[in-house]
Amino acid sequence: MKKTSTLILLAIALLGLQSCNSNDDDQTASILDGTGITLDGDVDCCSAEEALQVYKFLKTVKIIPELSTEVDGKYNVFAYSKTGKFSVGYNEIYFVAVKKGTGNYVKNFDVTNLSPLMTMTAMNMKHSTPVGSSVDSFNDKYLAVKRGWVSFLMASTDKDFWVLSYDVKVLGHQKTVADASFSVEALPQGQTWLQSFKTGDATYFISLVDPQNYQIGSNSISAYVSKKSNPATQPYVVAEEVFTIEIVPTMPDMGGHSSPGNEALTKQADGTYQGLINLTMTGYWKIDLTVKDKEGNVIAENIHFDVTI
Ligand SMILES: [Cu+2]
Repeated sequence: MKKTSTLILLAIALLGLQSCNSNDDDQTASILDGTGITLDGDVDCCSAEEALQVYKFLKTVKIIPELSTEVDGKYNVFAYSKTGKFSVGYNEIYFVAVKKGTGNYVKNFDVTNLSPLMTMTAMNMKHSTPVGSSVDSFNDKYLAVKRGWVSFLMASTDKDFWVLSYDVKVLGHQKTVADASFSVEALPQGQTWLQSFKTGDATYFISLVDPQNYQIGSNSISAYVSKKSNPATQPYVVAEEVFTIEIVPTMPDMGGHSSPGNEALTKQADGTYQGLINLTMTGYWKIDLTVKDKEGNVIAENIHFDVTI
């Protein structure tokens, strides 16, 4: 009997090496008493195929060690961005939870209360910045990767610094990451991907999503509109109000010509604003914005994005 158990364990261990399996104590116990375990994957994770997709995805992003954490000595939670850095404007942030020891991914974990905070020492004030409404799986090929976004208002300087706090819960184990320091870089000249406007007492921020992906020709243009919080130290959530953002791209360095086929950004069911922008050649584009309210009244103009492709 002892020998049989050892063989079963050995077989499970070998399967674990090939797939996203785990042989930690809880699972070994459940194997031995015959209660539910699937041999083709870690019960807390995914199929071997899904684990491979996660692994491949993580090769396209870079870890941010200062925002990563450990939970109860059992799990590592790793934070990533596309470049391993953040810059002013819209940035996606990704999270993955892995079991320490096995390195297996955990599919069901939650990241909540993503709260960036800037301290501006010279002005003796603190403020937050626009943040996406939740951190969620976004691709059914790699459910174990969670994505959120933050749009940073300002770059870090020697006097102005950013910290991030968030809560994470992995298989019942809770951790609060408090005030983890990180830095935000300025965008190069010719790139302005964040704008603000006011109406009444409210201040709104428009965050352009991933303009670095624009190519010559017609591009879908995507943005979020967020509302400044009161107090300003709370994350700025996606605005409930509905606006229309008209766009006129021009090339100031080439006689100010525009392009045909641009379409205003309108609010979609998922909370994003979507439109079309036609960038007919490489170079610097100034994108003039006119914001209208639901009734069509102009509430902001003379603001623009800059995009250089
Ligand atoms: Cu600031």
